[in-house]
Amino acid sequence: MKPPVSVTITGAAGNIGYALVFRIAAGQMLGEDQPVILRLLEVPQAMTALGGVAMELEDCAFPLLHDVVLSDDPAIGFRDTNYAMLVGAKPRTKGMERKDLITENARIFSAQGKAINEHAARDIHVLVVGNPANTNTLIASANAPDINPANFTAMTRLDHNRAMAQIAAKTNHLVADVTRMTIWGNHSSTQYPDISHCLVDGKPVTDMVSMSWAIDHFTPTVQRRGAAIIDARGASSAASAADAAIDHMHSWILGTDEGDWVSMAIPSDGSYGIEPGLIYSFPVTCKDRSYEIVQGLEISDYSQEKMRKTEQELLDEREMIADLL
Ligand code: NAX
Repeated sequence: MKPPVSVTITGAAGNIGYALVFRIAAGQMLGEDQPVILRLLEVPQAMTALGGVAMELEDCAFPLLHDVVLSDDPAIGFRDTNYAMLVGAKPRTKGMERKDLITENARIFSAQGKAINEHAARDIHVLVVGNPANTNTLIASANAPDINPANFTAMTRLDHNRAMAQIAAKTNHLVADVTRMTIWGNHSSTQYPDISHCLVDGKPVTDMVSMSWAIDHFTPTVQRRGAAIIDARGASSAASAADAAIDHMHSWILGTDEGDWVSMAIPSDGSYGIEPGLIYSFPVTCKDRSYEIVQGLEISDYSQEKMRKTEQELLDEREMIADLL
């Protein structure tokens, strides 16, 4: 058995947190040979509920779960931690503008970036789930100057998985047959789900579906899936979001399949002409706990326009929180 590693989850008493912690403790994220210590961070008013989550974790008697630490203090929550999943965030409330959401959350993520810089393991791997995820990541990373910016990522894997499921359903295949899906840009309605390079059973999906279906049906379905789930369930996606967070970390740490790639929002290195430093979703392959952007993909004029639009939204968001960078 390997020595245990620490995984910090913020917002652990929330909806996604509740769908996440048990699966990590069961070994589904880092492997069934990797013991874990869960460090669950919440706000003071959620500590009682968090205590209930901890009781249930205890009652599962997971062999891989070596310890559970509960705290509302970031200095304890991030102490020596190896992995952080930043899920806790302020939700958008009625009448709130996107700008207000961004500035409210900016405060949370700048404080957490500072705490990570001060207390976490130097090679910490960070996934931001809390929205606006890409810009929150930028803020956290900017406030953690001693940690490699490449170790701060945001989640677009839920969009990626949603896109794969739509393609599988449309072509009457299994999701396992779908490879090389790409989500470009922001985790927002400007994201660009791109099927130009996607394969189904090894063959181009562009030979199986029409461009008009892709533009008029597929793209808006993926972009608006979150809203459709809220309409149907009366609550936002939780199990699928937790599943995507597990997939993201699993791919990053344990690697992607040969010949395939996944989508991760990471600091742009200028690839595909995207502004360096923006947290932008790219197709990536992962190996040895790090990722590389898939290079050399042909980009059509249509794709170029969509990639620019979502880049512009991220530039605008960055402008709004410039004082925190
Ligand atoms: P909930 O409101 O159920 O849970 C959030 C939890 O975070 C609460 O328990 C709250 O007390 C805690 N929290 C708030 N501020 C905190 C802080 N400063 N430190 C620690 N904990 C804090 O929301 P939930 O449904 O779990 O969603 C969490 C976040 O994920 C939201 O921002 C949501 O928008 C975002 N999502 C992101 C997705 C993505 O693909 N990137 C998809 C799913 C989800 O919508």
